[in-house]
Amino acid sequence: MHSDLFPETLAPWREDIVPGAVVLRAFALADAASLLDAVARLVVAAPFRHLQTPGGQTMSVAMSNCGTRGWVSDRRGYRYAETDPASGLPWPPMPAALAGLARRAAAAAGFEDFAPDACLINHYVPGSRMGLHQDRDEADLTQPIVSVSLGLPAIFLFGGATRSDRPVRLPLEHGDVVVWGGPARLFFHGIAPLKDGHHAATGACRLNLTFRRAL
Ligand code: MD3
Ligand code: FE
Repeated sequence: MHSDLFPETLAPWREDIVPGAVVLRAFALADAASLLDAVARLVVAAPFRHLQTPGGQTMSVAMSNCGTRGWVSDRRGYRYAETDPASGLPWPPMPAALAGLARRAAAAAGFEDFAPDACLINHYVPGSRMGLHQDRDEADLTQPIVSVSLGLPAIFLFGGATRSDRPVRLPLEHGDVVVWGGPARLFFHGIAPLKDGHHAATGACRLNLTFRRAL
């Protein structure tokens, strides 16, 4: 009998969190190396930077974007922009491998024909965090958001429809993909301060790709 206790590749499995939110564990694992390679090339053209919040704080997460739109924040507010404010140039195009993975993940969660026009790339180092917030700058809130976690693990804080809903803590690891749509689309969420560590694929950091339909 053949028993494969230590397979080279892990088959993905799904976990439903709340209606509209599905974790596809290990869904991006087979593509992780090519995703990281694509990110390394993207951030040459559009380097990671720490944006200012409208309130004047500097975010601890460093960000970049690819696609025809990118998410930006400054003293004037949050919005999607066609150009990188740091360079004045259009954001780098979204590589087909990234868009394809997002589309497959959305379809696996029941959202057919997801066509993201923006991919926000978040870079966390130990201590980086993201406070509870909603993602509501997108035009069509019937479209889901697909998130891909790479590198160091993080604790995702998943609240509810109001800021006062006590968040549930959900560990997200290298290769995990989460699809957020339907009733969960406007739920409050955040990331707890990243713990120190080392990951073979990224070293001492976590990367998160969030695919969005901005327009
Ligand atoms: C739930 N990023 O960029 S991804 C963000 O890991 C953001 O960097 C986190 O929240 C990160 O806005 C979490 C998971 C995520 C993204 C969008 C959501 C969860 C969501 C939209 C609605 C509900
Ligand atoms: Fe968010």
